[in-house]
Amino acid sequence: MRSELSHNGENHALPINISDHLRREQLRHPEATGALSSILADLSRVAKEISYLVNTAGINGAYGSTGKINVQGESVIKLDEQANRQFKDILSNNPYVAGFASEEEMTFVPFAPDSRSKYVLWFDPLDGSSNFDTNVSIGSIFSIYQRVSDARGSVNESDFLQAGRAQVCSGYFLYGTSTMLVYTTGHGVYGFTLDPSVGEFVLPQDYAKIMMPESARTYSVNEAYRPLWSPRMVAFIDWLKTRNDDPCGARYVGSLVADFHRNLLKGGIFLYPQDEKHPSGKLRLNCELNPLAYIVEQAGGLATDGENNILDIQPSSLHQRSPVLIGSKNEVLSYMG
Ligand code: P6P
Repeated sequence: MRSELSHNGENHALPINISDHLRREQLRHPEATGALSSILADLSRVAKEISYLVNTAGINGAYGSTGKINVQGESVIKLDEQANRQFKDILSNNPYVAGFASEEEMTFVPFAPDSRSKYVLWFDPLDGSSNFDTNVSIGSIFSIYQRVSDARGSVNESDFLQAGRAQVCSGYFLYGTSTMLVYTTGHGVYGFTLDPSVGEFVLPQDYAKIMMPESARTYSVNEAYRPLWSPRMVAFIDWLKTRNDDPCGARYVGSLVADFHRNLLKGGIFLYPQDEKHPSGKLRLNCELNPLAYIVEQAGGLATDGENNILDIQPSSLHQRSPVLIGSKNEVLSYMG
């Protein structure tokens, strides 16, 4: 890593930028072809654009709804569409990407067949966007898989219904007090921060190989649904609040990436259980839970639907939902019993 000489001659290592980091990671893994680095570099380009749109929305009148309802049955705001289009436009020009699926698309989107296109992506282009016009942090979430269909043709649905355990990379961008990229390729979790003065994602030393505290300090759940929960979930949340050793405080932003990121750094557990109103929970297995479950496991945490590890669930439909408890290992294991 390059270093700069400070005024008193001490060496201060400059934070490495994402291009140098990916180059170094590629050198560490001789089998790497550079394809993942290329895709991550393109995803970072999209995030810079979305970060700009998020941070200037109030000035440019980008708030507001399109009046459309997406496949999830949710109102689509202008920025949902812009973010989805940004991902589509940039990734369709990446030779290593054979197609993608998105929370905002009814079905998967194949790109023109190319012998180099070995990967497919899932993403939630803008999660938490209902909070966007009140200046609450929101995020983009992504997963990268190797395609499993015949490489000589277009992708098919099987490429987008792989268990989360098959991911080769996952991450999220958090558009908050700063714009961050947190990702893993199975060799630890890295947290980059966008330096707006140079337009580069850089890696501060203490965000390399992030490890989640094994015990939760806070729990994140929408307690308005308590009357709808199972007795097991009611008892568990009450235990978290009243246990003798280190009872949890409550933190719930209502924006998944913001809640997840705080828990990743400070220790915590996020829950969106099934209930009478959400029989399969609310959050989407493929574009939200699998990418975060891969990160949490790489950081020493766990993710479950209450019975199974999220990463071991075999998806049966593109937009299926799943109940989720995700975060510090000790509390997730306590729920599992
Ligand atoms: P509720 C945002 O709409 C979202 O998809 C997640 O970002 C967030 O964690 C969850 O829904 C909040 O849902 O039902 O508590 O408003």
